[in-house]
Amino acid sequence: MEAPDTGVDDMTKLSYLHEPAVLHNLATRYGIKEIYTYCGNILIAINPFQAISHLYDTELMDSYKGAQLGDRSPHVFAITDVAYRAMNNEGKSNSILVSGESGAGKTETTKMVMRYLAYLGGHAAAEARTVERKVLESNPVLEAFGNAKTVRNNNSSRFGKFVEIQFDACGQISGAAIRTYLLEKSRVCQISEPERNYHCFYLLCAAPPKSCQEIEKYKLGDPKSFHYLNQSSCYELVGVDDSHDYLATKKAMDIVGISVEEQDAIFRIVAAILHLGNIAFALEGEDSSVLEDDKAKFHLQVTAELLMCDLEALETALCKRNMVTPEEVIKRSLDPLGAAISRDGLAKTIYARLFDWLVKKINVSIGQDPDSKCLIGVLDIYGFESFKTSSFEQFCINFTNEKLQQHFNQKPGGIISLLDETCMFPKSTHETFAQKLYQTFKDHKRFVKPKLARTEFTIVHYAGEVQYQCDQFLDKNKDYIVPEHQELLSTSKCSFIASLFPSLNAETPKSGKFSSIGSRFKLQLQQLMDILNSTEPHYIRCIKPNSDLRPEIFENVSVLQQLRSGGVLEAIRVKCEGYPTNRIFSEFLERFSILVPEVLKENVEENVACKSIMEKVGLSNYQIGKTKIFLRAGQMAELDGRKAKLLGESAKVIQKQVRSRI
Ligand code: AD9
Ligand code: MG
Repeated sequence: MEAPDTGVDDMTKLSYLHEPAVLHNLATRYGIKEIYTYCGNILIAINPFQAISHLYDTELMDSYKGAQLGDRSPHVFAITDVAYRAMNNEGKSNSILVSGESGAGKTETTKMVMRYLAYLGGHAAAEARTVERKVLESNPVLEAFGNAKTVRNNNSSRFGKFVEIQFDACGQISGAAIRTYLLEKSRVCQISEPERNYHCFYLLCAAPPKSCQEIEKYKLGDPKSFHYLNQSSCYELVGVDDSHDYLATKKAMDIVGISVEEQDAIFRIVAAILHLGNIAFALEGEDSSVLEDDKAKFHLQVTAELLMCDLEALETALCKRNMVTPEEVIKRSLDPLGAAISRDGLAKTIYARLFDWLVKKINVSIGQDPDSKCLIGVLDIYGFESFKTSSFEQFCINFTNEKLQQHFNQKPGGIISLLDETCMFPKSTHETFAQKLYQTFKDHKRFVKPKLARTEFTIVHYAGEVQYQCDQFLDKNKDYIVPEHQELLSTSKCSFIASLFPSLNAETPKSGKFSSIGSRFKLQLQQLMDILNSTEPHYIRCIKPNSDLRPEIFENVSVLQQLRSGGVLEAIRVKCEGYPTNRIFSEFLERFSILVPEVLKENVEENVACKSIMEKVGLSNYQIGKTKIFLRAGQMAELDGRKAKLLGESAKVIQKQVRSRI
């Protein structure tokens, strides 16, 4: 009886290195819960969408420590171990780059890499263990504030993250730095079915009844009553207990060194943003706005209390703008739409600054090791995405992925510069921006103007085409704080809030002046690439086996597309250019001597017999080693094809004989 097909743990061991074989191998392994497979030194990780027992146990970590790649079954621990050993042995920094589309498992994989590094470089003495504990606990804190449910992933990272773990001369963790990239701000005010806002809002609304104080303090309760949450009817996530996660987040905050007072201020801000979102405006007179009703007044009051700022000043900052004329400053009223935009702008700015504060605080608390010579960088970015409406955020996210795929050279590079130019020109609109794009890139093979489009453009990305809507590109590119908002919050009686809005001095850019988010992001990415280029990279390619986020479903077409775009098949092709397949002589002869039966009759050495077979079939360019024959890509397939044909023919002959006898 034949043994069940369990696939091979390294794709380069496949007899056939073509797409169907690669796919079949991965599907076979996925079916028996082997989610990891090597492709040479790249690790492919297929999201199981279920917990696999013992896959990340400490005993397993023990078994990977110091093991050679390939000695044990493929695993994220194995790749991490290689990086760690390389760093120790060669004194060179290494990095682990985790890529894949949204929901493919990058963040979960990254956490396992970090856990294993903490295990390898952890300290024996309990009091010294704080560094690695802080590094690990930074994850739940940042996820609570920077992750949200999207169409593609219930825990989608809405920011990019590069964690640099520093080691001392003994290979122990001595510090860490976390860099984050462009948090998606628009989500704070705008969500659509079936997505959610950032987790922290729901966590706080679900603060367990035991802490009634919280409900009293923040005046929250049902998330359905908040405009920033009820734009989508999704409030709960399957398998997630928000009230439990609220306590878990606070605990993690304790560990990373965020004080109780700071936590109070943080959650006060989170609550304030929800109340702020409920301040609705109505038209007064021709083009002024007033608070819509008593409900709006109530929320204005709570917001002012929570932000510890002046109630009237808050209302004015939302509904009016200062107009500076050469003679005087006039207060101009905003219409209800303008006031709502002003309100949302304030909410986004506060949230973004809170997030940046968290990152800074965690970095200070973990501490940097100035003497560290080596580091291991772990990169977890937001995955490639394309939505019904893809805007500036998707553009930046996909731009990052392109850059990482190193395919970027072939792309229109000037879109961000063009956007900046447009932003600086006062009369620009998204239509003029679109027109400029069409003109500039009309001959670019990866830029497409969709038929009849006025404000849309399509980019042919490495992972597929994405159509972008220009309408909000200009606004979203402007890193702008309304001077009235700045003024309001810098005078908050809460020192934490005031510190998020430091008074401007001559060195910081003047508030109200345009500074480009796109350009800053581009620069940050360039810096990231520079760091990565100075390290020895290791690649983990995450694959999302189905778009329903369900276990045990393996959709061939989508997996193949991810393998193609992620460069896995390309890597295989490169391997193929060498001698991807090899066989021990006896195995080879057993399999193919049927093609040239006389070789067995001749009393020759095994290697000579192998050569005769290859010559007879007309294949050249192979290599004969000491014990093995090394084949070029496709040669094994050719041999198998001949064999099948031969067997088919002899089967026909037999059938004929049988028939003629009847
Ligand atoms: V995004 O680009 O941030 O939207 P990621 O980060 O690629 O995306 P993530 O790691 O968040 O995806 O994985 C998505 C979900 O898949 C997780 O919330 C888990 O439910 C599930 N997952 C991923 N990897 C594993 C795993 N190794 N074991 C079990 C997993 N479940
Ligand atoms: Mg993620």
